[in-house]
Amino acid sequence: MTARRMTPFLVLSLIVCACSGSDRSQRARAAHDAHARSRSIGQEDGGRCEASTPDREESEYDTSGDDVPDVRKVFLRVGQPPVVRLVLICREADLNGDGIKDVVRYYNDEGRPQREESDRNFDGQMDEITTFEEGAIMEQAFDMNHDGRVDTKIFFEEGRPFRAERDLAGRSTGTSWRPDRWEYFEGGRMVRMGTDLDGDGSVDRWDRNQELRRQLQEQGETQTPIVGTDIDAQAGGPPES
Ligand SMILES: [Ca+2]
Ligand SMILES: [Ca+2]
Ligand SMILES: [Ca+2]
Ligand SMILES: [Ca+2]
Repeated sequence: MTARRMTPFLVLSLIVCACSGSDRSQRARAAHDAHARSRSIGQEDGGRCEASTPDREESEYDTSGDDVPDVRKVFLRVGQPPVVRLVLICREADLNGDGIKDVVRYYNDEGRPQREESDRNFDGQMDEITTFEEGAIMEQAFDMNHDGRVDTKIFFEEGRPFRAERDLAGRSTGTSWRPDRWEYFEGGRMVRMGTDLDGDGSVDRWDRNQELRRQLQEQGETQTPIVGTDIDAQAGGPPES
C-alpha cells in the first residue's frame, strides 16, 4: 500500500532528475541572482520583511510598470512535502516610487493581518502603526509631528473609532504613554473631549458637542443622555486604556 502511494512521487522525482544539467544550472543561477538582488534591495530600501530563514520564500513584484519591483512578499512554507502550502506573512511596498519601502504589513501564520507600519511623509521613519485582532483593526498609533514619538492613539470597536488619546504636551516616552486629551466618538463623530490642563494625568475640562449628541439621539444612534452628570462623574481621571 505504502509502495503504491509512493509510486507517483518516485515518477515525478525521476522526471525532475531527467531535466538537463544546463536547464538546472540556469534555473539555479537565475534563482540565485534574484535572491541576491532582492537581499541587496532589502538592505537598502528599508525592507522589514524577514526572509532569511529556510522556511520562508520571498517574491517581488512591479505594480507601477517601471520594471522596478515596488512590492515584496514573504511567505511561510507550511506542511511537509509533498503537501506544502505558502502562507503570506509579510508584505511591504514602496508607495511613492523612490526605491524605499514605506509600508509593511505583518500577518500571522493563518494569513490574517496583525500589524502594519507606514511612513506617511516618506522621511524614512515609520509614523503610523496599526494593530489588528482577529483580522479587525483595533488600534492606530501616530507620530503626527514626526519627531519619532507617538503622540496620538485611536482605539476601534467593530471597525469604527470610539476613542482617541493625544499627548499634546509631548510628555510621553518610548515606554510611557501620557496623554492629556481624550476624545470620544459616536457614529464615527466626536461627541465629547476631555483635557488635562495641569499635566497631572486627570481631566480638568470636558467639552462636548450637545447639538451633535441631540442629533444622534434623535437618530437612535446613542443611548447616552443629553443632559446629566456624566461630565462631573468622569472629571478627575482618565479612562482606563
Ligand atoms: Ca518610498
Ligand atoms: Ca515618517
Ligand atoms: Ca510625535
Ligand atoms: Ca489635570
